[in-house]
Parts: sequence; structure tokens; C-alpha cells
Amino acid sequence: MSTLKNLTQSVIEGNVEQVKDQVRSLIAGGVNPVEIVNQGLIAGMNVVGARFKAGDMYVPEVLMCARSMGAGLELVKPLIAEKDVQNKGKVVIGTVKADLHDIGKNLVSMMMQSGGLEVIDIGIDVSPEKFIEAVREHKPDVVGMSALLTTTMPAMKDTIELLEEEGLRDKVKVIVGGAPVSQEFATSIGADGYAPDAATATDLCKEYIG
Ligand code: B1M
Repeated sequence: MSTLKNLTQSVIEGNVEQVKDQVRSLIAGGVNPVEIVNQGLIAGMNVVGARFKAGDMYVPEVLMCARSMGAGLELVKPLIAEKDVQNKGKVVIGTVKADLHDIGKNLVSMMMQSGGLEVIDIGIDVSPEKFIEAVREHKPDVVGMSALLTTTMPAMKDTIELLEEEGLRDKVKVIVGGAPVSQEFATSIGADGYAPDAATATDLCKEYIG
């Protein structure tokens, strides 16, 4: 059986096939899928993030690491998501306009689904208008926005303002998250909540839905 440490190393190397083999091996060996995500896949991405910041890794390499992490997530997703199929409420989630980062958002979606929430994932680069369209179409209890760039955080505020203008703000709770987002920022833009990670985001939605 592979180890979580080997899996972390394969994410750092951006080796998609090796990540898939190791995740399959860990699943077959009975390792908890949540541990595979947190201690294997995310641990690898954390190292990648630090190296990228330090200028030791470049965008194409980071993209390969992101792909390998995504491939690993796809394999564990059904195991986590099928644990609890009760529908406890509906969430529309997306990464805001001009932001293409989707790993964290996908992880949040996955955890929410595993927590019994119905999740409508509207993808990346989602404009305020697209969020409004999705709220009208799906009538969710909660709207979740993810942003990874300081330059795209203002799109969260724009979306909340458009919800207000369209008379929809009191129909949904809004939660925000992503590495540069903070509780202070969430409060300043009028979001209902902020979550630093996927588990907290799930708990927050459940708390709102009751
Ligand atoms: Co980008 N990138 N990136 N990148 N990238 C960051 C974000 C950066 C911090 C790296 C750095 O310089 N240190 C930096 C932003 C700096 C800033 O704004 N201050 C940066 C930059 C600059 C860029 C580009 C501009 C680079 C360039 O082109 N020169 C470019 C922008 C593209 C765009 O979006 N328009 C870019 C591109 C990319 C890649 C395409 C190569 C790739 C993304 C691939 C993909 O997502 N499919 C990428 C990656 C992978 C990263 C880093 C290395 C890792 C992000 C990640 O996936 N983390 C990142 C560095 C870092 O964050 N340390 C970086 C793992 C993930 C599990 O964590 O997304 O934080 P995270 O999600 C967490 C929580 O934040 C939270 O829960 C998740 C699970 O715990 N969360 C929520 C997230 N969303 C939530 C929503 C919620 C609640 C919680 O409620 C709704």
C-alpha cells in the first residue's frame, strides 16, 4: 500500500498517474478518505503554494500539481459524498468573476455534499449576473463565493450589491471564503458568514438552514 507521505510527494511533483495509483492504493488499504484529502492531497498543495510564493515553482508546474490534486479528489469524492444522502438544504457555489482557482471551491462543494447538502456548482469566473441567474433558477438557501486573488475579492461585494438591487438579498444567506478572505472582509461587504475551510463552510450552511 502507498503512504500519505508518498501521495503528498506525488502532488508536489504534479504526477497525475502516480497520484491516481496512490489514492486507489490508499482507498484499497482502508485509509479514511478525509485523511487522504487532508493529509495527502492538501498537504501536497500547501507545499506547492509555499514554493510558488517563494518563486521556486512556476505557473505550468503549479497547474500540473493542481491537475494531480484534482484527479485525486475525483477518486475520493464518491466515497465522501455518498456517506450521507439526506438533503438538508440547497447551496449555489462558485468562484467569483476573473478568478480561475477551483480546487478549494471543489473541496468545499464535496464536503457540503458529504454533509447532506444539495450543491449546485456554477463553476469559475462567475459574474455577479450569473450568480443572480442561478439564485433565480435554483432558489438556494445559501450562496457560497470563493476567491483566491486579492484582485477578485471585490467581485464578492459586487455580487452582494446586485443581490440587494435585485431584491434577492433577504432570500439567501451569503458565505464567502478563500485564502485571502477573512472574517473582517466578510463583515465589511455584508456577507452573512465566512469560513476558513470546507468543514466550517458546511457547518455554517447547516446552521443557517437549521
Ligand atoms: Co494561483 N495564486 N494564480 N494558481 N495559486 C495563488 C492564490 C497565490 C496566493 C500564489 C502566491 O503568489 N503565493 C497568488 C495570489 C496572490 C494574491 O492575490 N495576493 C496566485 C496568483 C498570483 C495567480 C496568477 C495571477 C499567477 C499568474 O498567472 N501570474 C494566476 C491567476 C489566474 C486567475 O485566477 N485569473 C494563478 C493561476 C493559478 C493556477 C492556474 C496555476 C493554479 C489554479 C488551478 C486550479 O485551481 N484549478 C493556481 C494555484 C494552484 C495556486 C495556489 C498555489 C494554490 C491554491 C489552492 O488550490 N490551494 C495558491 C497559493 C496558496 O493558496 N497558498 C495560488 C489548495 C486549496 C485546497 O486551498 O483554495 O485556499 P484554498 O481553499 C481552502 C480555503 O481557502 C477554503 O476552503 C478550502 C479548503 O480548506 N475556501 C472556502 C475556499 N473557497 C471557499 C469558499 C467558502 C468557504 C471556504 O465558502 C463559499
